[in-house]
Amino acid sequence: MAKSNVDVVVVGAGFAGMYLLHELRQNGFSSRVLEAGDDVGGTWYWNRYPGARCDIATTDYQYTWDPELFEEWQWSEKHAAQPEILRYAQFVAKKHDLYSGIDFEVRVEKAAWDDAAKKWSIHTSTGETITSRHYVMATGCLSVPKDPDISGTDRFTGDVYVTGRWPHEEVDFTGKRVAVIGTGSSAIQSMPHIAAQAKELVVFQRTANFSMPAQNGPQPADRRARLKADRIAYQSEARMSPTGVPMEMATVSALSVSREEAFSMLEKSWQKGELLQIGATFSDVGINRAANEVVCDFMRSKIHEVVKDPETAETLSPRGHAYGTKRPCMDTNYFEVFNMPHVRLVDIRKKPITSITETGIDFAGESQEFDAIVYATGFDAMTGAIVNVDITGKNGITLKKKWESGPLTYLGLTTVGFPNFYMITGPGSPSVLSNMMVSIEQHVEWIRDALLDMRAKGFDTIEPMPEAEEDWRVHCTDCADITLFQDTNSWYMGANVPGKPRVLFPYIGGVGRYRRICTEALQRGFVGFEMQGNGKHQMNPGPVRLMQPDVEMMLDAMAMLELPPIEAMSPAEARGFMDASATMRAPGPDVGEIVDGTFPGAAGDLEYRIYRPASQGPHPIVVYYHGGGWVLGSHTSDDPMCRDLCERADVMIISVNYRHAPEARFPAAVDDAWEALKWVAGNARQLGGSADRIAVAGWSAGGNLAAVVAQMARDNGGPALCGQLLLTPVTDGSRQSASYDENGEGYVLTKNVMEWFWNHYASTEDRKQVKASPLLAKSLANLPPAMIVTGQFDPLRDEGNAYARALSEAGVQVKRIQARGHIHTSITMVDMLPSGKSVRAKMASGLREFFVGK
Ligand code: NA7
Repeated sequence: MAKSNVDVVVVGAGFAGMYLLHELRQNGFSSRVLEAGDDVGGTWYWNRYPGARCDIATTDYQYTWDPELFEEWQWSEKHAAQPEILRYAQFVAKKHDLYSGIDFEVRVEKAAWDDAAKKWSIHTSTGETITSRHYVMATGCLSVPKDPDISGTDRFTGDVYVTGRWPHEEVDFTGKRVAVIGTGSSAIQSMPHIAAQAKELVVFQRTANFSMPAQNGPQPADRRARLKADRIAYQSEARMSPTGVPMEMATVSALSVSREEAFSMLEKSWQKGELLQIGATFSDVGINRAANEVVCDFMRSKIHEVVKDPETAETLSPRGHAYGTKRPCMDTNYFEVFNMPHVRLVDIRKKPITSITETGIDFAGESQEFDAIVYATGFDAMTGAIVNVDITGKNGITLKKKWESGPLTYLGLTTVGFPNFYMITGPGSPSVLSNMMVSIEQHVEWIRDALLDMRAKGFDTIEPMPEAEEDWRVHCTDCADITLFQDTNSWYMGANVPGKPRVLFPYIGGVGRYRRICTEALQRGFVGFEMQGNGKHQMNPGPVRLMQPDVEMMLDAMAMLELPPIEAMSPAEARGFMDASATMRAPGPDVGEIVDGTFPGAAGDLEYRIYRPASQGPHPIVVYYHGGGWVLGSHTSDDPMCRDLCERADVMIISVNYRHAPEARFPAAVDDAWEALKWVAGNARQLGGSADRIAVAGWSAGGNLAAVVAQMARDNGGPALCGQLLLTPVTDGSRQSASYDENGEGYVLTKNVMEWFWNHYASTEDRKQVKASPLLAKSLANLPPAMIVTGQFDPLRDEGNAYARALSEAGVQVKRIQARGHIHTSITMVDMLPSGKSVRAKMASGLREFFVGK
């Protein structure tokens, strides 16, 4: 007799529920697993349509938690078909006696949190009420078929099939007139089978899809060999990879090679017949529309090669959405179907379906009779299965209500107001943008570890904190913002279900990064969670380390290169290294004109570079001081960012050089910076700028100089400045703030590098001078308006913020931008790190504002 009071109730007996059951048992937690179907398998139980296959190779789509399975189970193909995957699930369930822990043909109808008892109360379709301390939805991301949303669907008297609810018995279309509605993965996989039998097949396509041949066959030899040689290493690579499948990461932009070369590289990827390979051919397919278009062109050329009728080929060619922003498909002879004489393609954007009738389908003035209609119209993805159950958390709030404007989760695993409630591969987790097996195992293990930790520490409840949930929402949005997903109507964006909120449901930051964040949350003592039990109450607001995904990717790539530390180099070597790195960066946007020249510095001529906008002048002038710790860099070393600011703000940027340490120590750079400002102000008109509209700007050490000369201008009665833009500035060399400890390692500008800079630039005594540490000024009153940008993971963050605070307290108008997830250098990396774009856009609008009304 199954217990009606258990530690954990799990809903769903797919791969997630099965593994969780195993782990709960292994660790002595009592559980009930409730499954609506009459067998295990989840997705692979329900999706039995002909041709259903996994798009991830079997080398990668299998459990890793039971190593014996690698010997006991041999996959017959590279991409396993549904019956084989279902057999695998059954095999594992039998081997581990999982069937005995699962209640089949039981649906959860209602679940409510009882805050007094600190338990869930779960009502099932059999009339039973089960109470449990914890409640886990392992219901899968694509398990609730969406309503086809076409008028008259219930009128049709012929056979009706839904791909996601395919009958268990074989369906024979021989001699039948069949309509298939939809051209997503399910349609693409099933179509060749249906076409082979049907007398007549009409395919109703709303959006053409990208698909590539699966090239099915034996397991890929290279993957198989790597797995055999070192299974653990292969699996770790999968777990830390962006998608959950080990794959070499591209470093080449699709725009950096000729079209011919790009197509030849894509052809190699194509030949591999792996779902994720095409998109991974170049580094910028997911983030740059022009780069993505190269892939789109290639994919479309392939359709035209196969489909004989050019008009049909064109109708089947996706236009208007970026590759990868709708789920790309894998097929076996899909496009070939359209060369068959009894197959017709109807583009319902041109010929809309008006109604399903008793005998067929009416569309655009035509009426066609069918014996069978197949709805391959997709799913209410990610949230459908979760909110379909009436789940009520604290204070009577239902999850459906809470998620009305979009799912809010912390880590895609938990949600505020619903204690002890967990989702496996829920919204806000990599889920459908990853190899599901890898993501499922990670979530199951996280939940297991959380339960074990709670038990060890005597906590009864766990609930995410609202701040953590908000941080996660913002981070997910940050990640989504740099991709092309949001421009496409896809089920990833909830766009396939009328009324569903439009957000990117899965987390796009990558499987490896996500795992690191989740692990960090647990290892640092449940960061972002509130825990209670045994009279104890713990709140750990965190936050977890949430970097911009492109910044983190860059750091990972740099870590792999094992670059020598700057502080171990001589200044000459460091300069050579920086110059060499600069040759590899993206050039930045075109500007109207670039002019190089010299100006009289404090001890001789120095160079400048003018970036002039294309628009009609005279323009406001921004005197710009480059970064480089007063040791490195030049008037051209921040070239891409100067171009970017010039173009965005429509101002003239004059980047001036100054003498560098150790050859010319403090205050040489300040003296030159000051001379530069005076010279520009005195020659503004000749330079083509506006003499009464001058501001200063600088990055890092250059930000320090900009702040210092702004004070000098105030103290010397001019030049009059309209503003100061300080990007991650050095403001106080007399002490190290907390951000040095937090961010002193691993974020390019390290504590050691900063110390190396200071040691070359100024003595300990000199660092206390106002011209080295502008924060130490007696008064900051009457300075020009400031915009101060600090990076969250910058050792200089706190001193930048301290300067902003001090200015503000002194009555100076200050705008502060705290660049979330950024490091000291990332905001300047124009065209390389898309996440910096929005920060630079704000900087540019800050610059414009300096001059408004002037
Ligand atoms: P998908 O990928 O959501 O595909 C559904 C298809 O049905 C897609 O082509 C839709 O066009 C089309 N559709 C949906 N509603 C309609 C209506 N009302 N009229 C016409 N056409 C419609 O679901 P699948 O089952 O194929 O694949 C799901 C996932 O399973 C897949 O991505 C893999 O992860 C495995 P639309 O694109 O919305 O214009």
